[in-house]
Amino acid sequence: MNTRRLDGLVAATYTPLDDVGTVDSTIVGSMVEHLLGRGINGLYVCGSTGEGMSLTSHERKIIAEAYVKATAGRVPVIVQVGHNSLAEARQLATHAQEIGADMISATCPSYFKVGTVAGLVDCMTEVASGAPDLPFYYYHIPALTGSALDVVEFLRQAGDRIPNLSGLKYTDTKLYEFQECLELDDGRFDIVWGCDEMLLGALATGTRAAIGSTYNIAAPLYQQIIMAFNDRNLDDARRLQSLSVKMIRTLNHLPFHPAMKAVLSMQGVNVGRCRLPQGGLSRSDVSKLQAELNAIGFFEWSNASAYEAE
Ligand code: MN9
Repeated sequence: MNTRRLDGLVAATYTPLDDVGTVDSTIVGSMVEHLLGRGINGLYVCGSTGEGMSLTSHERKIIAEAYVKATAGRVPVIVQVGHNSLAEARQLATHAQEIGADMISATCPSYFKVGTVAGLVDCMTEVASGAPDLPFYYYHIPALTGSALDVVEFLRQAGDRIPNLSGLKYTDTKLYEFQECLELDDGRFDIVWGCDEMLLGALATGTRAAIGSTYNIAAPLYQQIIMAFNDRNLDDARRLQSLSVKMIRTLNHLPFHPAMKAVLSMQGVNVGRCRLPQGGLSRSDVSKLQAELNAIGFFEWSNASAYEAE
């Protein structure tokens, strides 16, 4: 198994859909070039952002394959395989390994809640065993799965049971818990931050990598945050993070992922609308979003050329 760790900004990628809502893998190539051209260091496919839970398993496989192929080994590709059916999740894991993905990740089942850490370890053991050669990241996102279990305890128990356990995608806001995970067993696990609006806090806590949706549309802004933090220029780092908070607040005036997909289209990558239950934006909402983003200067500071003069 490769023991590679994630580093820098990993984009939680979108799943392109055409006008009638069919998965359109022909757009994946331009999506990958858009992201790699902006310095993205990894791709997380079919997660919350990629609407993995709204796709059929067949569609998930098509999208995973398209991203692995278009990326061609330039950055790691992590395929999210979580499913309410653990057997289906395990098959998706096996598929990810077969197509040459670099890593897998999975949410826990969420219709019937996972009630204990031991139960969570059992579930993730089953999924991870489908791809024994790939590093496995448990995707902790309690706001969506409804399972707010103790992840430090999960790592302790799962570390002995899941041979390919690599770490976590930590999508919560508890920096103290994130820190405990990072420090467990002298940094044995790769713990990756998942809340874009708190990247600076996570950097201060010691993160080396972050997976998120808004890195798709504003990677240069976040790279500037990382650079300012590394230079210990905290005034700049806070000013830039505050732009990200403002951007996310603006996006949240509308359904978030449909709004994000609309912004990607404004930036020249037409990824279409979201599947139901999220759906798409009306034309008037798209115009309103564009005007609001314009008003906060988003189209300047989300662009790499905004920083070239500095
Ligand atoms: O997992 C994303 N979470 C969801 C990552 O999509 C639920 C985040 O990147 C958020 O979209 C982002 C904005 O709130 O932090």
